[in-house]
Amino acid sequence: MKRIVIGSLMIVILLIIGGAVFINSPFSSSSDPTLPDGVKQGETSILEVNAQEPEDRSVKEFDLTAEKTEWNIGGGEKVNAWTYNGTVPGEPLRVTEGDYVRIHLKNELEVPVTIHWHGMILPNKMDGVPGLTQDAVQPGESFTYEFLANDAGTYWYHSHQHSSKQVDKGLYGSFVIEEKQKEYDKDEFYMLDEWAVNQEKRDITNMGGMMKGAMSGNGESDTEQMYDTFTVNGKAGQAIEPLVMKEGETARLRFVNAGYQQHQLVFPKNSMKVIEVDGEEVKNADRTSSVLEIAPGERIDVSYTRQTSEPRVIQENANEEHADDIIIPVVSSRNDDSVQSNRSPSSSEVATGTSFGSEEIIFEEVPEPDVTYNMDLNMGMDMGDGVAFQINDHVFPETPPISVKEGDIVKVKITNSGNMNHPMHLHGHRFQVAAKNGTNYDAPIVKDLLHVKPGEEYTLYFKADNQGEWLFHCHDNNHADRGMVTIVDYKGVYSPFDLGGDHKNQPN
Ligand SMILES: [Cu+2]
Repeated sequence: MKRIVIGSLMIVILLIIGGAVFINSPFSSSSDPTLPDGVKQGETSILEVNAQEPEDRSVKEFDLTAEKTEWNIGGGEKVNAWTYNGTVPGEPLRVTEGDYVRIHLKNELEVPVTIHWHGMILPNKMDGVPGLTQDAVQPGESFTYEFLANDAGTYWYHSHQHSSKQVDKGLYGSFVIEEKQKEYDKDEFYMLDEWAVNQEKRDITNMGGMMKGAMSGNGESDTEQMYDTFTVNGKAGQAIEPLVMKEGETARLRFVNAGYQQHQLVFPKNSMKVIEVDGEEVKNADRTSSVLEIAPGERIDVSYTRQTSEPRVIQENANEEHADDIIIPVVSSRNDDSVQSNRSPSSSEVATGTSFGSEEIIFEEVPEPDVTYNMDLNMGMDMGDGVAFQINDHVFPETPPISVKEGDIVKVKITNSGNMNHPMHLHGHRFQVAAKNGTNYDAPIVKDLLHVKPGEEYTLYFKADNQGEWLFHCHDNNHADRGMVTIVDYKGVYSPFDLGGDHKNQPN
């Protein structure tokens, strides 16, 4: 199969020629794709590494049922959602650092599902990736996830089976590991998402959207045209639950972007400080920002102080389409319905997931790597399958794996030579972002998801200290679905699972 890398002009030409062609994911073909050889080779099964036991820890147990739900999104709009325990987001899970967590998943949907614990450092077999770390949980069946919850912070969970569809349908929820000594009296979780309510979810290769992006340099345009409604905690516009606070009070607000589009939230001036990114505390947490940009899959915690008794709002930046869907009123009591807008912030105050260095870093100095992997992100086309999102000119599972052995220091240079934004997420590890566009950060950033925009180049390092087979993929799952996935493949261990097959394992 011949694949070619294409630029903006080529996209336009190819879409004009091939715009009417229906495109299938690699998983809809009759023969199943196969994992790279290295992933299937090794002495030890991934089921046998890094076992954890509750020992004398307190055990927290939860039941999550994947089920169909008619979900009221607000404004009289109902969507046919798939949920964990009947709500969007699914049941919020909170535990305390040091707990041993056990979650029983029951699948009452007509399709197989899993749960991935996004951001958690856990044993590989608990990572919830079908076809790699487990078989997808079939309709009527159950699976138990268990792991130590050691690192306090903000996490989330979502299905990793055919994610581009299942996370879109609502199979996600919040997961907090609380500190033993809580710093904030008020602690709220906000999950952002996009839905196609008034339209069928359009194919990502929709000619209009793709052309617009290719021509304008807007790295979000392919995803933007797929959705028409934004939500906070499953609700749009006036259905969003207000944040009830007294004047002078400070709250911890945990934001997760469960959607596939970046969002910018605008706060009243001097009221917001970024305190944690991807579960890692940041330096300079005393610096205020007015706008928070959060990438797909990313998690950012802020402290927010209500400075006045006047009603205020936290809302989507007005330059985004559907901005009016995301308005969180800040009020003194639930009956207070006076909402005031505070738009037009200065753009220089935008904080992103890479604006602040991390309090605790992995490497004090830029380390000497044992393994170097150059990861080129681009779009391509193959004549059979249409538009592809590629790593090093290939689509998963043909993408070259990052081959490591335990103890290696791994350097990954990510270059986005395409036209779309790619929030790249690594499972089972945290990495240290050392440089952007060839310049070292004074204060490196420890993360597990990095938003790489067109033309950008980042260098990151991680320690191969968690044996297994781990995904490294774009968290715009519409891109992952079309190939932008690779595997960190530890030598010496193998996955006993397979893509496709009777379990219909579909990890992207
Ligand atoms: Cu992407």
